[in-house]
Amino acid sequence: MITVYGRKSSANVQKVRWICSEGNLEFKTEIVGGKYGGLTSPEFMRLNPNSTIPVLKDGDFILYESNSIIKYISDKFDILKSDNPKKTALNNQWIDWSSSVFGLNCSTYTAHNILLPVEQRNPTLVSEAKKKIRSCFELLNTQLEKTNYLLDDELSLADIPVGCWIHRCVVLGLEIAEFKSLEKLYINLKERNAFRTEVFATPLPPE
Ligand SMILES: N[C@@H](CCC(=O)N[C@@H](CS)C(=O)NCC(=O)O)C(=O)O
Repeated sequence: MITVYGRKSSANVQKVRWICSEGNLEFKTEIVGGKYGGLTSPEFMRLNPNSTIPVLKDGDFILYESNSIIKYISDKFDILKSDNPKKTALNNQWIDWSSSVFGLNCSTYTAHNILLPVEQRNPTLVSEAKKKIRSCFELLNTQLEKTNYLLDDELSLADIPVGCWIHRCVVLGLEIAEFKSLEKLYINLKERNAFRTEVFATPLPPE
């Protein structure tokens, strides 16, 4: 059975837990990171020298970087797998965007709102991140005008990272109600058991 390392409050860990749960794939959990620590122990750094979560262990195969992990799980266990090169490329496009644009700003917003010690929080970075997240909401809203999910009317791999970050924004109080198509995606996601259990029901960092 595979093992997923990481606290359940991490959006990057949630991506991995959600895809497993979406495919009814059983996995073991090793809680590390956040208030649980353990990321700089020699044992953990042998798994991931970057000291970050998530990490996947599948037998003697070790993988870090959440986006690589969800693609591996999708391929190996045939969960939300696409055999169409164009659909695969679009999945990859949204997965990359979700980290390099959307998630980057969500992480800054999270860090400077709730994670960093109060004296290290920077209100300028919070308001810049908020503005950029709003642009991401607009972009997603346009993309979602004609479909229930990001690529079409079915859940795709692309929806996994984007859905985790949308949820993070919502719990941190960012309003999505004016972005009707984006809100429709969030409502669709909340109807899925796997999203409810692995993303919606989880605490905020550093829990
Ligand atoms: N690019 C990496 C980012 C990993 C990352 O920054 N993980 C955060 C949690 S979201 C982490 O390890 N934080 C330290 C901690 O939890 O203590 C990925 O996608 O896996």
